[in-house]
Amino acid sequence: MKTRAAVAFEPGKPLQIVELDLEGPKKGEVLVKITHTALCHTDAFTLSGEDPEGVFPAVLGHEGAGIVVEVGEGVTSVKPGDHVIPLYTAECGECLFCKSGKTNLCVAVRATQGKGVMPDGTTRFSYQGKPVYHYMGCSTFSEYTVVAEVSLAKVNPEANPEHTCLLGCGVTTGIGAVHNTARVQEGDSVAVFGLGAIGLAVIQGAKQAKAGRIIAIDINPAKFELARQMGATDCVNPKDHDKPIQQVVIEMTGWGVDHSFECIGNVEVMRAALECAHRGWGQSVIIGVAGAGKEISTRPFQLVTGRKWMGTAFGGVKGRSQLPGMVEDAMAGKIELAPFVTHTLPLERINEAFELMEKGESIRTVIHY
Ligand code: NAD
Ligand code: AHE
Ligand code: ZN
Repeated sequence: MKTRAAVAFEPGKPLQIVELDLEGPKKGEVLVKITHTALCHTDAFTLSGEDPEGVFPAVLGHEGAGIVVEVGEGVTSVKPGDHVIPLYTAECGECLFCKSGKTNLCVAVRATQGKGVMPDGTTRFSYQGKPVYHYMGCSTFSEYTVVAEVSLAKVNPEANPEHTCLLGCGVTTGIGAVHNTARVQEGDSVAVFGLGAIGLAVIQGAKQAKAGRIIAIDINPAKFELARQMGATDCVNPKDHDKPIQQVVIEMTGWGVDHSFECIGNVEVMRAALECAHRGWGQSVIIGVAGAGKEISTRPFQLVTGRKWMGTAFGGVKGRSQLPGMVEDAMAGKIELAPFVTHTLPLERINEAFELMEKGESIRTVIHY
């Protein structure tokens, strides 16, 4: 069949809207009509050419919602008409990682996913007879996409996909990082570095956990209003201070915060986030994705004196078993999604959505087909 898609033909170049050829789903695969997709900073990161796993040409996009159109051989957990959210962190329930009960990092399709191909090593997308690669197992910048069955969460069909697509990445990651990775407790102090969708979702999660002080940090003060609305108690612009931001946070709190979260992808800020964690027990969660060749560093003394450095992928959430419940929470108003959607645009204008993100003018732009 044919599908309308925004294709990244080359790193650093705008996406091109073209009609691709799409093969039907093979064994264990599902054809999904994407109704809505948002852009996450990770899409911009891969498009920039900084992603060691970036392959081109590719159909990017991993924060989407859609409806099952056709299932391949052996698929039993979804059927045509089901409403689904594609997952970049699959959940097979059978691999060492799924069975461990310790992590959401399923490996069922991860190796081939990282190479931009389906589990059989080939692509379903092609353009003028040449393969076009998949992305993060989702490729939601195409009206129709093929994904592995283990990469689909079946969700309530009554949910609003213009909002629930955000649970495909950003909001789930931020909220999950608070509850599953850091395990923030009532009264704990929190510092959030970077107030895009991920940082704002961390703030929302911290509020749910009844955190005490929630310090929101960004170099773009336009982000502070929404941060306060989500529950931030203090907003700090590092540019307003002539000392390192970790020192500012330590002076604000006495000994530092119980939990800090880096939601930018900047290795210098990752260091600052670790170093503003409380002596003896403070922990810092890396969420941001840093470019090829970047490394983190700090004085080992920071860890010797009791700080913990951690990281999280998709907020530690197991997509097939836990995402349906998060969709219910959103429908019940326990997770607020609407404030994240600052813009909506048709697929044809997706490059404007990337510009809005780069200029810091949007939180999430939702693309509709
Ligand atoms: P975004 O671009 O919308 O937000 C980033 C924010 O950081 C912006 O508000 C920007 O002004 C701010 N910022 C930039 N430099 C700063 C600095 N030096 N100090 C303070 N603030 C600064 O991005 P997003 O979509 O919210 O994603 C954030 C990061 O999380 C990205 O690196 C993305 O790739 C990553 N991410 C990781 C996961 C995961 O599972 N680990 C999931 C989703 C996104
Ligand atoms: N491809 C990059 C790594 C990118 C990365 O860390 N991705 C996050 C999700 S970002 C979503 O917006 C993640 O889940 N990582 C774990 C995984 O299995 O990909 C690189 O450096 O190679
Ligand atoms: Zn993402």
